Amino acid sequence: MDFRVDLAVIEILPKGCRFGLTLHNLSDKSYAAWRLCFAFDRHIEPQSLSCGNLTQVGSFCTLSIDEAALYANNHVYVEFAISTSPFRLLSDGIKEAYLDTEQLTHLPVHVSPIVLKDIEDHPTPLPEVVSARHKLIPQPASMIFSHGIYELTRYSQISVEHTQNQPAANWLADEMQRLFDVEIKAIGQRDIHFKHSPILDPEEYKLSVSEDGVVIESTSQSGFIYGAATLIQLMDHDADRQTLYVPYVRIHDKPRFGYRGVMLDSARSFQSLDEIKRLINLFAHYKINTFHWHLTDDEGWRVEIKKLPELTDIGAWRGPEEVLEPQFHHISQRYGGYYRQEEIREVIQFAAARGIQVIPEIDIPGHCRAAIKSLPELLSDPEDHSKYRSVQHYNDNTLSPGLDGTYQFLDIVLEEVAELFPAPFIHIGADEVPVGVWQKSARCIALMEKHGYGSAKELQGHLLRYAEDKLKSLGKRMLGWEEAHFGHKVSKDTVIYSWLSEEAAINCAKLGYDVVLQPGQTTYLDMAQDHCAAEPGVDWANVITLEQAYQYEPLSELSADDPIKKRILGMQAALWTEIVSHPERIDYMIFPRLLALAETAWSEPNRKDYRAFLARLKTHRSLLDRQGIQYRNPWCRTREQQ
Ligand code: TNX
Repeated sequence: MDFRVDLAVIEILPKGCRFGLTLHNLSDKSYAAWRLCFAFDRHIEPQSLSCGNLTQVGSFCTLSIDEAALYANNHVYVEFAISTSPFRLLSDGIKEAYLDTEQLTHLPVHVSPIVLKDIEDHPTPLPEVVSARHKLIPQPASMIFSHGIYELTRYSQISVEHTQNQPAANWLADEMQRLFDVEIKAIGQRDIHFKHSPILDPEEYKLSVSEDGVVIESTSQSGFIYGAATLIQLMDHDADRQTLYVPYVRIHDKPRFGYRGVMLDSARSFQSLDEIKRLINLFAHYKINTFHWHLTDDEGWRVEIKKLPELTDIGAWRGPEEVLEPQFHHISQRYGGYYRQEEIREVIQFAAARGIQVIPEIDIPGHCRAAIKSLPELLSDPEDHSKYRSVQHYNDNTLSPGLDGTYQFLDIVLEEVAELFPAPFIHIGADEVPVGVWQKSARCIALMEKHGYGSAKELQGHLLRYAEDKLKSLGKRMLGWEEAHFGHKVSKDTVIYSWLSEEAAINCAKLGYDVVLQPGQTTYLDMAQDHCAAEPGVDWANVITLEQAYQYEPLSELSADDPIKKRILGMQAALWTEIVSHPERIDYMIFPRLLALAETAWSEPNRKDYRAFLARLKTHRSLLDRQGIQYRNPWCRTREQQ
C-alpha cells in the first residue's frame, strides 16, 4: 500500500490523552492537496490540533493541512487530544482510513496498530476445572441422572400429542439434522414424545429419559422448546455409528425470570437476514425468550416504512458519496442495508417457532440522525440554532418536539411498526438525548411556555408521552431506556430498561416502573473480555470477563424478599455493534459470555456456581465447535489476538 497512518499516544493527560498522527507517503508521487479520512470513536478536541483542519461527524474524521504537501517518500505529522478516558485497548485506535487527493479518491491507507503508552496485559486467571460429565447450560432447577443411556438413530421417531407441540418437534428434528446429521422422522413411534401437561406453568417443562425413551412434558410451545434445547445438549454423538446417546435422567425445570433477552444493534453494523436467523436460533438453545432488535440509530435506519421510503432509500446507507457519512468500518464504500417488511415477518415467525418474541426498537428522540437526514423537510428545523454534541459526537441527531413533522413521522412509523410486530411491546429508546438540545428553538421555547415546562427533560417527556399514548391506541405497551422517565411525563405502564447502573434500576422500580435489567457494567457484550490491550471491544462501562458476566447477581444489594424485586421482569444482554462489523466478531463477543448471562437469567441463584459452570462450559465447547462458532475460548489464549 502506498500510504500508512501511525497513531501513538504521546501523553496521558489528567483527563484524556494526546496523540501524534503520522501519515506516510510511501510512493514516488507527491500530492500538493490531500485529505485523510479516518474512523475514530472519540471526540477530538478541535482546539488541540497542532496544525491543519479537522472535521468530525460521529466517528468520521477528515484531516487536511493546507500548508503541508504530502511529498513522495515523506510524511506529515500532526498532534491532537481527546478529553475522555485514556486508551487501554488497541481497538480504540483508528479503525480505517483512506486518502483523497486532487486527482484520486478513496486511496487505501494501511492503519498500523495504535502505540499505547502502557500495554496492559493482565489476563484474569481461569480456575482449574475438570470437564463436566454433561454440558447443560443453563443449569436446570432439578436434575437426577440414573444408570443407562438411550440410543437415538436415523430410525428413531418423534411423536406429538397435540398439534400445538409440532413446532417444537420440528425444531428438534431440524437441529438434530443440522448439528449431528441425524435425520429423524417427525411422526410415529415414541422415541421422543412431546406430551401435553396442563398442570405445568407456561415456561415449565419436564424431561425424562429412560429405557422407554424420551418424554418432554409442557403446556406451552416455549416449554417444549426448552425441553428440546435441554435434550440436544444432553446428546453425545457417535459419528461412526450415526447414533446419539442420551443418559437416563429426570429433569424438572423452569426459569427464574420471565424476561430473558438479547438486544442486537443492527443499526451501527448491518447483519444479513441469515445472520439474524442464525443468532436467534442459537439464542433458543440457551432459553432466551426475547430478541430486542435495535433497528434505528444515528448511523442507519434498518426497517422498511412503506409510507416513508426515504428512511431506507437514504437512511439505510452510509458512504463517501451518501447523505450519511461513513462511520466505524467499510468507510471507503457504500455500506448498509435494511430489512423489508416481509423479511421482518419471516424473522418474527422464525423466532416464534423457537419460543422467542421479537421486540423492535425505534430510538427517539436522540439517536435519530439517519431519520432526520432522510426526511429533512419533515424533521429538521432550520430555525433551531441550539448547539449540542451527542455522546457519539453528532450535533444534528435529535427530533424536535416543536415540529409538527415530528408527530407526523411518529404516527406513521409507530403505526407501521405496531402492525408489523405482533409483540405487545415497542421500545422507543429515549437514551442519551444531548444536553443543549432545543434551547435555541423558538418553536420549542413556545411549546415549553404553553405547557409551563421548566426544562428540556420535560419537553422530552412531552414527546415520549405522545409516543406512549399513540402506542396505547395501537394496543402496545411502551418500553424505553432508563431516560424514558425523565421529565416525569410517561405513565407507570412504561417498562424501563436500566443500562447505566443497578442503582437506576432500583430507583425506577421504587418509582413504580417495571424494569428490565441491562446494566452496562456486566451485560454489555461490546465490552472487552479481559484486561489485555489486544482484546477487541470497548471499556467505557467496564472490562467484562467471563467470570464477571457469570457472577452478576441482579439487585444483589437488596434482600431476597424485598418487594421491589417483584418489579424486575428480567434481564438482558446487549450487543452494540460500533466495532462489531462481521459475524466472526459477533461470535467472539457473544460466546461464551452470553451463556454465563443466560444461566443467571434462567437458573435460581442457589443453582449457580462459577467453577461448575466452567466445568460444563469446557464440555460444551464441543457443541460450539460443531457449529463453527468463533467463540472466545477461555482455555486457548491465542484466540485473543484475533
Ligand atoms: C450506550 S446503552 C448506548 C449505545 C452505544 C453503547 C456502546 C444505550 C442505551 N446507549 O448507543 O452503542 O453505549 O457501548
